[in-house]
Amino acid sequence: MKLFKTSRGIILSYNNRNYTLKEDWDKLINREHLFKYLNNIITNPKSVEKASITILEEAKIQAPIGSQEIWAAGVTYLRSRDARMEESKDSGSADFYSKVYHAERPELFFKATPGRVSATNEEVFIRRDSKWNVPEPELTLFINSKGKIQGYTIGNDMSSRDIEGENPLYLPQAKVYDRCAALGPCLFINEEPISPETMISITIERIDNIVFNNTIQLNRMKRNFTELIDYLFRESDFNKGVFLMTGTGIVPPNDFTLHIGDIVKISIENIGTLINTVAYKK
Ligand code: DO4
Ligand code: MG
Repeated sequence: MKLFKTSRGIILSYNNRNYTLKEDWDKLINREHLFKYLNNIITNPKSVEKASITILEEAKIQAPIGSQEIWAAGVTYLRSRDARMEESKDSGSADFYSKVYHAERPELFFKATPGRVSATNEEVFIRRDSKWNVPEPELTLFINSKGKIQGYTIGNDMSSRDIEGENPLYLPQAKVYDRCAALGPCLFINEEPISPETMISITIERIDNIVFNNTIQLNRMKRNFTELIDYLFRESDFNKGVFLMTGTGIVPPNDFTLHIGDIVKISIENIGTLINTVAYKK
């Protein structure tokens, strides 16, 4: 089932049936046994309002986030390690990426506050002081305050490769700025954990041409969710839960950079498609 945060309220969608939930987003997504709670609503919908089938086309879909922080894991796929080693070779820091790929402690970094995040169909920004920008398509976990995965969404971890490549200490500038991330279109809530066979794919369109596309399976990720969550929750509480982008397995070739007006489409099986247009900050 899918939970959408929209201009018309929270919509629970399942099998072409939609329900409007009059709840507080943060409280709802952080409640324990969320799947069971929502499943109860679907099987016994008397307590909630039925919404029209077209409500999701009529409403403006917002990013499925309230007041949570967004964190990100890095170098969790071989492709990310290799791309980072290439972009940083002149700075002499390529070894760091190889080391973190093999280390017990994963790379985890602070990615964004909710105010810096775009929803589907909104713009994501690239920095004016960067010449080499890419989107990173990442399965994103929603983890509740008790450390349990409650849902999944699609994340775009926008990155400035030249800034990070010049010096790894510039990582926060390469990664964190206005509209540096997109999340959506919904939170996918399932009884079972997401399948390792799940496909993650990306298409980048430029004036009606596809200039890049690629696909990767989730099972190519080197880390497992448990270890990422274990490190993330060490010495930190997340009272409203937290979003965790799990790293990218797709990086375009070195001669590729995003242009203004590019349309980035990221799809993950069972969740949907996150669509954003690339722009500069106004
Ligand atoms: O090491 C820097 C960031 C890595 C990252 O964002 C990724 O692998 O997805
Ligand atoms: Mg990333």
